[in-house]
Amino acid sequence: MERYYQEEIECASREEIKALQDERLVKQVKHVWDNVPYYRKKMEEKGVTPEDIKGTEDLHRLPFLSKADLRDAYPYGLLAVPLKDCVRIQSTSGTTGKRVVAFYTQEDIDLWEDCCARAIMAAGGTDEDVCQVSYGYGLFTGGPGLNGGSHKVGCLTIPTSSGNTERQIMFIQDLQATILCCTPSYAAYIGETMKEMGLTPDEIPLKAGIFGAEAWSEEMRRDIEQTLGIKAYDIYGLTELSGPGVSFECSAQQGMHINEDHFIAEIIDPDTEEVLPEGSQGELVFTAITKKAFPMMRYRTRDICVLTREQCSCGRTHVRMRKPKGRSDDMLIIRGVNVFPSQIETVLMNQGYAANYQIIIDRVNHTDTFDVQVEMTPEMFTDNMGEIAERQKALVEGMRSMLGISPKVSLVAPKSIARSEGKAVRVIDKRKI
Ligand code: DLL
Repeated sequence: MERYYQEEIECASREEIKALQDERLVKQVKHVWDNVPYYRKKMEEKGVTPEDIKGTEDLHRLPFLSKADLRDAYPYGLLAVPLKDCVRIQSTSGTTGKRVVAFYTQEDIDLWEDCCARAIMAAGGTDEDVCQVSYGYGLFTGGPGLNGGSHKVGCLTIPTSSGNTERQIMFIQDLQATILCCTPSYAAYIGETMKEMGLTPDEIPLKAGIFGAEAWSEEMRRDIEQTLGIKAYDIYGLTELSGPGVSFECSAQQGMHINEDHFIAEIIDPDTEEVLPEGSQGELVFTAITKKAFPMMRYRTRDICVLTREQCSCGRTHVRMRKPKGRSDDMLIIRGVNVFPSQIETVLMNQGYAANYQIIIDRVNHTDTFDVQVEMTPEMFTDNMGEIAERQKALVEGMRSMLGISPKVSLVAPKSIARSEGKAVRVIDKRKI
């Protein structure tokens, strides 16, 4: 049986959702115009005033915000309430330039935690569940967001944060955790460690996992589901829009429902900025219509995605987004060809490997070198050179037909690529361009 946290809104009719979005958008544009001079200037430059925005059909008239704006306005330039009304900040784990600092009022936190509670209930969670939150706590939004959602559902919450994998497994067993929340790469690592400890899926009390914060493939989902004996649900979000819970998967596992009472989603062509029709692939853009402290308007996420409004068997009516294929800024251009790490992962998983790999790119004599190191699984580990060469050849062939270019593939021993307790580092780009 499908469970909802806020059924009246999660299953509202399309007309009701549209009316709510229209009303909230109009209010939010006025709030931002009155309180954020940085965005007001952008609106003025585009010749738009709050009176021009009468509903969602006028959304396209508003200017975009991007990561560059966040950097320009750092730290307080996009704040829309007095600092004394804010009770928390969270920040991104980004490694380049200034970090993104997002501000929250108490109400903002409350609504964010509602979104995470919806995700936990969509994964079958109730107040009978024990929910282990193994996302990082602190500045990263994963731990605090799912922690708050878990409290709202009434689960017994285990705030382990990430790291110390053996202790994670001890708590899962001793406290009978039924739901695990962490990045998919950490879930795979926990699964791998359990296997090494000789634990079989039926000795593990977990029934569901809520995994996100990075792109992961369907193949990786199947792998984690098998090793942990669970159903693995995807969850999406970003710091600029609160954190996890912008969208989440339901029992149908056919895309993630976007919480449309809080976020309006659009897909645009990243080059022309033109809004694309439903079903097209493009860059995901969000407008936050309830966030008070840090209200992002038409924020360009860089995530490449597709939206669908087709009816979902779970009863929820909110628009769904397909698993993001990766970020447009994660996209590698190697010898002029666009390559997403997720494509390489699909080839690996199809040939029986786990998602333990690293892509190393360099430029030698003005030509890109493209190396992929892939870990053998313990089952396939061998020192028979002929067999290794055969396997490498099959991988090169798989990648060539997926990408149109051939990498140099090296098979390496199990456990020789560093594991991640948070977001995985898949790419090392040594090119100085
Ligand atoms: O990763 C928030 C989060 C925490 C989401 C826990 C889900 C679970 P940031 O660190 O700001 O926030 O990174 C946001 O991560 O723009 C996507 O590129 C990527 N991302 C997040 N969730 C997914 C997902 C958190 N389910 C950036 N699939 C986003 C693919 C994801 N990519």
